[in-house]
Amino acid sequence: MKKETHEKTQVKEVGLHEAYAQDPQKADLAIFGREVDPITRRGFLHKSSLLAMASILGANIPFASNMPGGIIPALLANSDTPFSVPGKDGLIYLNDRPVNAETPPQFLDSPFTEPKYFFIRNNGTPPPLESIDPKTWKLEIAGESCKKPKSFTIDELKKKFKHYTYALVVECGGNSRKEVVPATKGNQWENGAVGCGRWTGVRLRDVLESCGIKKDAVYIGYYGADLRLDGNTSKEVISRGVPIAKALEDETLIAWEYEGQDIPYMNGYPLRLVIGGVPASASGKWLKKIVVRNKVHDGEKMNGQSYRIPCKPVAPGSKVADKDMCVIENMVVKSLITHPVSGIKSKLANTLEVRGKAWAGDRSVKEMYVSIDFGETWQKAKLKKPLNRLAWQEWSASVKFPETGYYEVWARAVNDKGVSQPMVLPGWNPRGYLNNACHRIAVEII
Ligand SMILES: Nc1nc2c(c(=O)[nH]1)N[C@H]1C(S)=C(S)[C@@H](COP(=O)(O)O)O[C@H]1N2
Ligand SMILES: [Mo]
Repeated sequence: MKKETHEKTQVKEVGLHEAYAQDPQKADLAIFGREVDPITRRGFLHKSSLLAMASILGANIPFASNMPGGIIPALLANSDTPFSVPGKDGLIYLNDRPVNAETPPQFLDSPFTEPKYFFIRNNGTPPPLESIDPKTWKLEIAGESCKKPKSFTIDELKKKFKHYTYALVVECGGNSRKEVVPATKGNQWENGAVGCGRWTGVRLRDVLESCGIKKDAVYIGYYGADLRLDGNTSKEVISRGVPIAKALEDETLIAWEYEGQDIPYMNGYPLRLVIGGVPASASGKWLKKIVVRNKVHDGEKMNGQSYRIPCKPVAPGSKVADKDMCVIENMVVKSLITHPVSGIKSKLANTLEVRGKAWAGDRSVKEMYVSIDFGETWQKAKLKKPLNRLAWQEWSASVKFPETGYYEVWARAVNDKGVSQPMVLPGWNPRGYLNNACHRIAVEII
C-alpha cells in the first residue's frame, strides 16, 4: 500500500511529458541527464535548459536570469500528466528513479518489438544525452586476459569488422516477479520486461580476437557510462558479464542499431552489448568498456544475491547465504499471449484467434500449447521457426469454446529438450528471478 502512495506522488510531481513532447531530447536531459535531489523533484534542472523551457512554453521568460538555479516553470512542474519518457509512450512505468518501464503484452504482438515499445530497465542515471557524441564515443577492450588492450570509435568498429543483424530476446532476469509467492524484493514486473528485435552491430568475438584473447580467459565483463543514483562515482551502477564461451557465440553483438534505427537513448544509445539467452542484465547499455577476465567477472551486481539463484532448490521464503547462490547463466522456456488482451468478450459462434511469442533461453521452443480448461487438456498451437538462434518464435491457435461463460486461455511452451513451462509457479528463489509460469488471459464468451 505504502509503495503505491509513493509512486503516485512521484507521478504528480514529475509529469513533464506532455509539455516536453515537442522537444524530446531536451526532455530526456532535463529529467534524466543529471542527479536530482529527491526533495527538489518538483522540478529543478540545469539553468542552461531554461532556453529550451521557454521554447516549450511558447513564450519568452523575461526574468529568466532571476529564476533560482534550475527550477522548472510552474506551468510545467504542476502538470498532472503521468510520468513517461518521450518516445516511449505505450509503456507501463514502474519507477522513474531509476526509470523502469515495461511493455504491455499487446505491444509485443508485432513480429519484432518496436523501438518505442522496448522496455526500460535502468539501474542508475543514463549519461546525459548532450554528453553523448557518437563520433567520439570510445569502446575500450582490456582486462587481464586481453593480449593487446585497444580502444575503438564506433566508426572504427563499423569499418574494421563485418556487420551482422540478429533478432535477440532481451529479457530481464526479474521479469514476471510480480506473481512470485511469497513476494520478493525488486521491480514488480508483470510480464513485459522482455522484447525481441533485430540488433545490428559487430560480433564481440571479432573485436576480442582482434585484440587477442589469452588462454586463461574465462569471462567477460562490461562497463557502461551511466552513473549511480547515490552519486558515488567510485562504484559502478552495474557491471556484469558472461562466460567466455557465451561471449564468443556468433550472435553476441556490440550493437549500434535496433530495428534499423539508432538504439533508443534509454536502451543504450549509442552502443550496447546484446547477448541473447541470458538475463538481460548482461547486455550492457551505453557501453564504454569490455574486460576479458581470467576469473568470473566480479563487477557490481555479479556477487551476493543479485542475478543469482540458490544452487540447490529451497523452500519458498527461505534465506539463502551468498555462498549458496549461483549465477543465472541461462534464461528459461517461456511464452506470452500477445493477442487478444485479457478481459475481452467474444461470441460463442466465433473462433477466437490467440497468438503470442515463445522463447527458451539458449535453446529453441519445440512445441506450443493452449488450454481453456485450466490446464486439464491442451490444444497444440502453430509454432513458427525463429529468425535465427536466440530469437523468439511466433505461435498462434484457433480456439473454440463449448458454451458461454468465463474462461481463461493459458499458454505453455516446451523447449527442444522437452522441458515445459510450469502451470503454477516454478521453484522459488530469494529475488524472484526466472518466473516462467504459464501466461493466462481472461476471456468471457457471450
Ligand atoms: N549500463 C547499463 N547496462 C544495463 C543496465 C543498466 O542499468 N546500466 N541494466 C541491465 C538490466 S538489469 C537489464 S534487464 C537490461 C535492460 O535493457 P533495456 O533497458 O534496453 O530494456 O539492461 C541491462 N544493461
Ligand atoms: Mo534486469
